[in-house]
Amino acid sequence: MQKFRFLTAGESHGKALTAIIEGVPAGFSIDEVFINNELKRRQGGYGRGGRMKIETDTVEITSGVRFGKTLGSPITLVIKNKDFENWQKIMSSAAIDECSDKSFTTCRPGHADYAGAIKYGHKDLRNILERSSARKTAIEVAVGAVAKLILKEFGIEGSSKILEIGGQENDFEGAIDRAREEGVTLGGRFEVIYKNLPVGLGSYVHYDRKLDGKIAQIVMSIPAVKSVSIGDGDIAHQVTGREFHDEMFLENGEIMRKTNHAGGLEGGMTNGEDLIVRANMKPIPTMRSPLNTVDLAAMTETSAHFERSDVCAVEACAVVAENRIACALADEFLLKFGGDSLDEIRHQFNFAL
Ligand code: EPS
Repeated sequence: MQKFRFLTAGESHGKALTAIIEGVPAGFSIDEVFINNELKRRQGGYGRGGRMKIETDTVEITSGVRFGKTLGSPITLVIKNKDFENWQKIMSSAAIDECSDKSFTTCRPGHADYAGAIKYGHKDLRNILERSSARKTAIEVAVGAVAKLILKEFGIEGSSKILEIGGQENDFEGAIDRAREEGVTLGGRFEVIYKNLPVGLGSYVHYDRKLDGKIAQIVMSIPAVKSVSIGDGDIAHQVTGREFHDEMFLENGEIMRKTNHAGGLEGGMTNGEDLIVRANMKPIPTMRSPLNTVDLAAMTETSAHFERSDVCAVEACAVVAENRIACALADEFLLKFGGDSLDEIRHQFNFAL
């Protein structure tokens, strides 16, 4: 069961990234400046590579919005890849233009190269790199920004922050500079928080309706994320039930909690506390000082492929997670309070309060 759903398309150095979003009711304000600001946030952070100097990601809305308001019809978003200009021959869709510049056969351990080549039968690993690249997270953030605009109408706001980079809690920039000098990369840990969520988004009645499960899937699907936890899930195995669970009390007739170890989710549903999601991102596998690997064409041992990449993209990853989680929350919100227009949803929402 899904209300807010989308598909994306596009290669890292292709012409453009595209998304079609289905299920956004009529009457929501769509602010392009807000979407572009989310895209700018994703492009930022210390440790990003050369590509971010080329691109100024901006969205073009080609359907579903008129005079700044959603129509209820599918919304199409497009982000042009400026770098395509330099890759026209390499990324041409025409059969007559076959070009092997930038082809490679030495897979990067940790990347999709090896399994992708075996799975799809590609000889040129460029065919895998282009879509497995984290470049596609740009259009995912644009979709998430639309979801955020839906949530904003009801006072629901998200944010994210870095908790650790390369094992460092404070001197991130120093650690990134040292990694750059060594030709290696760094991962890290980040947190996403959503505030003002109503009680009861998600459900306990079936495994695929549990919101914690949906969020885990979404965050794990972001390139390079290797683990996700909700609230203090990471330490849940070390403490007693008395220490872990969040006791309830009354204040002026309102149900309150002193703690939020559950991270805002109990039984796969929002419980009215802040939603807290934490995740660990591995170091990006593309490194100037490459790992040992195998050349899949020659079947010889060699060094992994290197091309322009980021030394660290944890800040970008946090923004991606924040926006991707917004999609799950908007979906659940529309499922619970849904209607065909903002007015209908507002009516349902106020009725439920
Ligand atoms: C990215 C664009 C990519 C990479 C990076 C993220 O652009 P390019 O390959 O042209 O440098 O900078 O992707 C990866 C690190 C990866 O492993 O895929 C972006 O827009 O975020």
